Amino acid sequence: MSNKVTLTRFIIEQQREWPDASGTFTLLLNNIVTACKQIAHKVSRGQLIGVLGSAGSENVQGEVQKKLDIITHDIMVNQLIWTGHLAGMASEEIDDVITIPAHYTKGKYLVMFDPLDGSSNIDVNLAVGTIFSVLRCREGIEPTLDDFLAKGAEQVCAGFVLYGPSTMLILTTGQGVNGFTLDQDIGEFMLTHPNMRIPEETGEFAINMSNHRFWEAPVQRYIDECLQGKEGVRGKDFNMRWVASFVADVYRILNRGGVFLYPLDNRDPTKPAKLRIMYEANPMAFIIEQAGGMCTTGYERVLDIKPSGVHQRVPVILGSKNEVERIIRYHQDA
Ligand code: AFP
Repeated sequence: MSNKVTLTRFIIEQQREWPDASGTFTLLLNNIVTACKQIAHKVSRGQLIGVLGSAGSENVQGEVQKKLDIITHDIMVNQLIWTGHLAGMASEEIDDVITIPAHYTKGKYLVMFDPLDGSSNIDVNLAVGTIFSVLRCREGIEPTLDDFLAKGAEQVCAGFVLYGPSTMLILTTGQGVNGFTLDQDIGEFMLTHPNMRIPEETGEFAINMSNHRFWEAPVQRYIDECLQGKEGVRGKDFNMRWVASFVADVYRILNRGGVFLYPLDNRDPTKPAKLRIMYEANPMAFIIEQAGGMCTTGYERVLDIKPSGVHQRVPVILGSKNEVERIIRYHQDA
């Protein structure tokens, strides 16, 4: 018989270390996980149940929505809205924050989520994921926009579920990072990757090279030096990977190190960066730092930014400590 620890047991044992804990957070996490298991099921059934392809609409970011963007958003909302644990929610897919209807009890947490990250990959059967972030909120109140716009450093929990060959949950509550694999036979996430640590040294980078001409000089310098390989100033060859699914690129870095860059660029002055702070950058920055890595815009720590809106975008440079420190130095030199 397997003696692996289930996610439920892991969370309850963590909760026991906080004698004042009410158990609400454990229940909330359970609801998030149930939603993700439902999403995993839909994603794995794909065209058998007709969920692939475009929905024919655009989201608040002006991006074409996939059918699964809408389906997964609805699953998250329906699994969380009634629970009594939340004061409100925000989703990458809709403009305004989501309030809890008066007939449900209001709780003390806020949840932000990207229900299907990397959704442009879904029709070609590549890995996608759900990213979530939890903030504490004043209890029993109607949250204001300012309650949502907390610095990433104030998150109490962040995680993502990667729907790949295996379905994996990566989780931090500020005490390191742990990875769980969904055992499809029993419907439980099992602890398979305890205490994940990112190697400080790496020879691998991830960036969308087609944007090279739009980047700022420090990022061009860093990538150009990597490309020069053994013959250049770095004196070693680098490898490149780009899945174009943030969840998959971050998961690779958590496992074997590397650096990921979606930097500032001058393609479109209205969108100087691509990734969204509340749904993508903050949760991943929390996870990466808890695993011993770093996350910066090039100029400042992502977790120290006070967001100005729930759909704000920020440059993201994250991964192995030594490489991220080098990229920060290049920004300072410039
Ligand atoms: P989608 O969810 O719209 O597919 O965007 C995914 C994403 O935000 C992130 O997961 C990737 O790292 C990044 O975009 C890929 O961007 P490019 O399309 O520029 O490669």
